[in-house]
Amino acid sequence: MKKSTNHSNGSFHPISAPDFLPRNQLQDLQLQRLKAIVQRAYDHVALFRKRMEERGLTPEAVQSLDDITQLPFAVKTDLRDTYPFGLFASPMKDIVRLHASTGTTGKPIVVAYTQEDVQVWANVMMRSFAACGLHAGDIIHNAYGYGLFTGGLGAHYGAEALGATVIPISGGNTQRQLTVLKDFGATAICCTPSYFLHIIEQAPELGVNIRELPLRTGVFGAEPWTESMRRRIEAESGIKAYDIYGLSEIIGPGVAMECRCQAGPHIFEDWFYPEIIDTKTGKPCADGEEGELVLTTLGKQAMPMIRYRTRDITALTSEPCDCGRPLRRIKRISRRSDDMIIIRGVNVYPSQIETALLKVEGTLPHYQIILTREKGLDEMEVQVEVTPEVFGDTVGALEQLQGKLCTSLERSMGLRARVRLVQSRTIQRSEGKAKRVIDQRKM
Ligand code: DLL
Repeated sequence: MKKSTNHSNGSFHPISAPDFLPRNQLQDLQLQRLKAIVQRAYDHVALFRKRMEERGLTPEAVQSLDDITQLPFAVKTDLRDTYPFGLFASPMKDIVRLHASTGTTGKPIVVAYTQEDVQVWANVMMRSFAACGLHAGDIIHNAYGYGLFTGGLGAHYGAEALGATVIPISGGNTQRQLTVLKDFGATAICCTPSYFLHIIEQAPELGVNIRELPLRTGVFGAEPWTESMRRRIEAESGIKAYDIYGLSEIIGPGVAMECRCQAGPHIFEDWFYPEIIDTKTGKPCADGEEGELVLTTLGKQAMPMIRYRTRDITALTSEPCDCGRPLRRIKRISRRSDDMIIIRGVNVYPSQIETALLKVEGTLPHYQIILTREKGLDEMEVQVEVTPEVFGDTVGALEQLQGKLCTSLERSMGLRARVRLVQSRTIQRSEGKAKRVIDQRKM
């Protein structure tokens, strides 16, 4: 990897200063903030206080960062069980914003922000943009959805704080996205990686050549995507694709963001304290070891989250990054503990399938996994689009490709799946988070 240290090559920007705080100073700050937030949650959030009391703990239990491991975990059902406002630590008069996430089942979850929280959020989003090389003068086309989803407004406030020009286009209406991209000359785009693929796919029809636009940076997140997907996006569009991570419960986008080294998102540890735990035992994992990401908000006033189990599976690394940021990085989040598909007893993740499919030439990065149950047995069909050239090929050539895909899938999953090659644009496109799995098995 090239040695272009943002910090030392003269291009360092004051906006990114907190990213470069030496670790000892960072840890002092974290401890000070951790103590304050634990106290706040204890004083104002009944569920947290109850759990602390059950363990015989008071906020004084936290005297060092390691003491965090004594504190109780929080989980998604806590938000559902206390719906809508049960976890708020601020009175409604101090809350300036609510967002909500619908999830796939049941009640939505609601999250809240004070004015100060909104500022912290804008700060981490601004630093996210700066980390991938954006600055005042950039034109940011923001195609994350505006509304209850945190993506749109989160990126919006960050872009404004950076001093960039923000185009608040939100998601959807792909034709209009392309016209605006062309006419307004955006230099960066924010949306889900799957939606960007859809945009570039539509471009030629509208006479837009993405490569000829000033667009050079993509800030992609809100759904799992793989390295193979990044390579496809970059090759097809000529832009640099960066991974941004976040979740509503913690703040929204801007919990972690890749720098220009594209070596995994750096966590903004001055505001979010990360741990990795073994999903089964809840015990801490060592540096570099995969497990569930647990996050503590170090400053969130309206809705503090202490040791929130994200269900996102990743590993933390303290290995130095070439950008010079001492902030630890997470490995690209390729799966969630709850998106695991169990097929005839074998555990499979959609991202495994994505990697196996995109390895094979002739495929397009659009696929869907259909699960059915036939005569009591689970069946998996993987539908994948292929290029028009391949689709027009001889039956023999198509069968050969199908065979290659079956082998690639079987190697990666240890399981046979049916592969169906479909014409390009057959699989439904998403304007937000892509739906990869359709489970038709009757439970
Ligand atoms: O998706 C926040 C966000 C908006 C992040 C825009 C990035 C960009 P939720 O709707 O609450 O919030 O969904 C959060 O999405 O727990 C992950 O499972 C997944 N996720 C988010 N970013 C990534 C990413 C927003 N970069 C859930 N890679 C999280 C993989 C991601 N998964």
